[in-house]
Amino acid sequence: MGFPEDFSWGSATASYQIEGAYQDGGRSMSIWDTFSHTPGKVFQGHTGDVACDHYHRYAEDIKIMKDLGIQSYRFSLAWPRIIPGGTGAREMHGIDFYSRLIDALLDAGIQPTATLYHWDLPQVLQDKGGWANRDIVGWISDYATVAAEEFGDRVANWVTINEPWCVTWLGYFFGVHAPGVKDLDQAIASSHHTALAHAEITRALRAVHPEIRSGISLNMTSYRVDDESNAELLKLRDYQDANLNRWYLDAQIKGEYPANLVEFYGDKLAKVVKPGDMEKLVIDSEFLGINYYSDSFIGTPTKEQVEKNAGSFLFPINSDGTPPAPHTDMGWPITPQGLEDLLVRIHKDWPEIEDIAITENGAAYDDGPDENGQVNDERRVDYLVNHLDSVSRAIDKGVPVKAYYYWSLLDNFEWAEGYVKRFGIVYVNFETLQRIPKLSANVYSKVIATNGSVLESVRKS
Ligand code: IFM
Repeated sequence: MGFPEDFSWGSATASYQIEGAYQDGGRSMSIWDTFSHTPGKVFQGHTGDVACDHYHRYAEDIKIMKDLGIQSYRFSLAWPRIIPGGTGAREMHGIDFYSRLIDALLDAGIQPTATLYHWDLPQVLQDKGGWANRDIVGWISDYATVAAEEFGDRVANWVTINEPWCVTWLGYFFGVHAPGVKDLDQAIASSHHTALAHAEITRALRAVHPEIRSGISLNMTSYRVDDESNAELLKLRDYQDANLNRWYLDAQIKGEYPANLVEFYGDKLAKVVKPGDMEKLVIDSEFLGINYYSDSFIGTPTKEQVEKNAGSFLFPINSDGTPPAPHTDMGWPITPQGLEDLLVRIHKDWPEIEDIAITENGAAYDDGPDENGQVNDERRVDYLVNHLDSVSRAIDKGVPVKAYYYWSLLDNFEWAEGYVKRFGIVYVNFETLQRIPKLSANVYSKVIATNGSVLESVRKS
């Protein structure tokens, strides 16, 4: 019962959110540099220019992880550091940075897990259409080849793309993330290109190092509707579920997209899917990464909301149902049971998946140091403990969860929300860049040291 002996305990970050040093080592501009430097796009004009300055302080961050006993570290590679032109020449300064990071992790006994793409697309490629341009499948496969050649001898586990749903819908439809596009045609094209890219990246990695293990990280949720007897709400739930939960999994496992969306997208999808594409989508990834934060609640959208959302009921973002209190600083309800339900559902609907990693799970709370300099983030401790309980119950039900990465190691640049939403188990003072492990870091450290068995006593105390 509980966590298997070889369970892997990790923490996660992403390049643009922590590295800073945005002009160092020949790095080119990414879409997030452009977006964050554009007035009105990010909370109070925050940017990733300095972030946690991890680029210069990575040794300190590794030491913190080592002291906590963290076994695996999921970080992302910044494409604009490695190939500043997007395609073509490698930048050895950027490659050296990640080589040093990987070597230092291995020296500290921490397994590196590299995410190839966590949203910082080179701006030069956005200038050619970014994810809406089919050529991106080739661009990112070439980048994967370079990454595998440079780091594949030391990095066993790779995440191909982080949260392609966010890349697509937040970036190309709602426009609240870089590149800030609001266009349904481009979003549908990106939906297909991200799915195709996952499969082609996997093939590119394997061509260099056949032993590499890779998978995609999907943000997924358990949907709850206010009224289970309301057929319209159930239909709405099915569209949202197809769009968020099923699109990428049905593609990679069955070589198909959900029928309701295929019908709804119609010609817009048909014109971007080329002959042979559906076969190419199928890939036997070694693991699936799940990023889980909260359940989603669906209530009846008003007429205005439906009209505002491209005339469809597919994206009623304002049609919130009745979420339970309390919630985190992101406004996301705290629903640990939803993680167990989601994992059980994945195991039932896609039994082919034999290895699941929770590649992100965490909560934003703004606790800072007290008069003794300690950060007592008890709400995060509760969140962590309750979600780990949920994972453990899913494992007891036979779901093959093999790893957990807390999001995030450090307080960091939370995209359009800037620095005020703090997800870290390590506090970062953004004036001095001082790091302070929070109470949650110490609790997580004990969880790791006991392979989860301490959870029982933490919950009682
Ligand atoms: O900070 C993000 C991360 O980059 C992607 N997944 C969700 C996190 C919290 O919003």
